Amino acid sequence: MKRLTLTSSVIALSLVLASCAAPESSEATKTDLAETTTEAPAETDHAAEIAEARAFLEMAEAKLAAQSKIAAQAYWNQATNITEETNAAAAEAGAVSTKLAVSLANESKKFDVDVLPADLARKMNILRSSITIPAPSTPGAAEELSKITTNLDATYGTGKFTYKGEALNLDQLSTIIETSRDPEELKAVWEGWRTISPPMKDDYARMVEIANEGAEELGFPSLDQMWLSGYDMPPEDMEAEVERLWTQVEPLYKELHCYTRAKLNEKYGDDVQPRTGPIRADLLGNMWAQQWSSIYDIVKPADVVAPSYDLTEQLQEKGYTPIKMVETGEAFFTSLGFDPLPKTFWERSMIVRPADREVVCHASAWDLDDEDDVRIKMCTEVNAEDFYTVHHELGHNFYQRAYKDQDYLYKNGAHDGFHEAIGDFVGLSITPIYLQQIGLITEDQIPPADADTALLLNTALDKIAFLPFALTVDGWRWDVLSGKTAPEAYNQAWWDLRLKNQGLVPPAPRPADAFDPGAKYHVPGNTPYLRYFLSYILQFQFHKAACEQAGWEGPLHRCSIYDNKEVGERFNAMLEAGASEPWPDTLEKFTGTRQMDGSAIIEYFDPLMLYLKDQNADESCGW
Ligand code: X8Z
Ligand code: ZN
Repeated sequence: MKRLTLTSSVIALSLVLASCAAPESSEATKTDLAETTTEAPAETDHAAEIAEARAFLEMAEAKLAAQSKIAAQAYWNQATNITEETNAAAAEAGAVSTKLAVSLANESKKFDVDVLPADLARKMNILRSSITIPAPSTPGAAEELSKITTNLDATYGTGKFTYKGEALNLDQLSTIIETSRDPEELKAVWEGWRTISPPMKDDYARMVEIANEGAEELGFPSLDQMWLSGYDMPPEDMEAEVERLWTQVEPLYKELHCYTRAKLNEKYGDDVQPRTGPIRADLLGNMWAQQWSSIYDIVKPADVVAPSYDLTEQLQEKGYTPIKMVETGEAFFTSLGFDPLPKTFWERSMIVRPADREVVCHASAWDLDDEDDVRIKMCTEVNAEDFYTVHHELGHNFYQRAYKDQDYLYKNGAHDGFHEAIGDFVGLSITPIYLQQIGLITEDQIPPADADTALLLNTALDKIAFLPFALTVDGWRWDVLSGKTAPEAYNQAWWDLRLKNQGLVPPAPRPADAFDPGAKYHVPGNTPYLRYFLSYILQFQFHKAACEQAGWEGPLHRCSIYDNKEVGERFNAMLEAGASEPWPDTLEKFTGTRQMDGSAIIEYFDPLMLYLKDQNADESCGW
């Protein structure tokens, strides 16, 4: 059941630049929207202004929808074939999109949202703050910004490091990090991948400067505040929410860290991995130490029953191809009652890495026309990790199709964490029983109940280890975007957070010119990362609620909603709403609660927590 790391992403073909996941209208800022919606003013008092606002929004939505289709095609062409020409075309389309979005956002300021009905006020707020990397209206700024962001993306996408005489791409280097158990080799490859990013640093700093001017022009103190304002609450409340959620899960991470460190120490010895203090980041089986299940073989419990199958082996033995993996993911969604993917999905998606050209391999899901032209772009390999990634990406596509009849500005997730959570929520139903139902394992391979600890540990290595990583990426970015971290301090600030949140250190001191955040896709790709933190909390909430709806009474980790049409119907209702209402309303309809809450993830891993505490009894945990 080894699940390797996810090395992928989803592109938002929004008004602006490519960003992971959300499709058409990109991130929506809905600051103070809850207030706006509850106290909608009487329409008659401001009839003329309301009519004008309505007409303006109709015009804006039509223009954005048209431009989004043009830009989406240019981004797709670039991501699936990186050349000077496609880079230039994508940069040009990006500049046009940004200029349009900025001018509409500025124009929208003439309307007073307080006098508008809730629906129009919501759309105005979305329009004003839905640009991930805004440019100011100064001549040339959007063009300069767009060139920088396209180049950053291309630099990452084409990054290579020559190891043992061979120029290796990220997939190849990642495979070494996942499978090698030689600390010298791990260190060399880990450091090697990070040689792609120092050339990005100056451009990145310039981009921050321009985008902050853009954010200020739109009325935000800085871009971090703009990013944090997409959650139907003031940015400072959202930051407090994140802190609250992390406090719920942190004790489990600390136990996992402690247990993993002891196992690494046993494997590699004190010189490589001391028994106390932080963990060496290159030993965790993932290029960024964001998900750790690739080192399951090192950390697996000696004293509990092991799972009786390895998903990667099963997929390979049963002759699965990348296409068959995608078909299997699709079949899960159709088992819930969703329509099959359109024919064009199969004709137009990029499912494997093409041999003849450079592409952005980080996985992504696309919606090119706001209707039916959904696609994925992945360099799929037949292994457990990509089996999960396929479900992740299809979650984006099924969400996009579910809300396709919403107005343009509502064609988005309830918030970006919802968008990221949909496919992963489905992935939580990939249980041994489900695998048996679809013929991937036989009945006698279903692990007995006493193998649960091992299965849970494998899942926790991905799901729990990930949370402080996600906090690190955007914690770093918020400080950079707010100006708290100056370019000279970029790398130091990164490692300060890596240590504080994750308890990690690099294998050796970093060179003076290092720009390690740039070696993680979402930084040069400008994809906000808080979404994944929220997704990892929400997907367990969804899972728990769905299992309750299904009448499941056993432990959460053994529940699968496969083939459950009733759950599917309620799930679809959540997806269809898109971004048309404040997210707590959408969450409540599916889960019965209006708050994001870490108690479901804690409940899911409860038996593991007991095991880890017991195992760690004699360790001195923390770092
Ligand atoms: O980028 C992704 C997805 C596409 S939105 C494959 N993920 C993050 C990552 O790879 O860093 C999914 C998990 C976190
Ligand atoms: Zn995603």
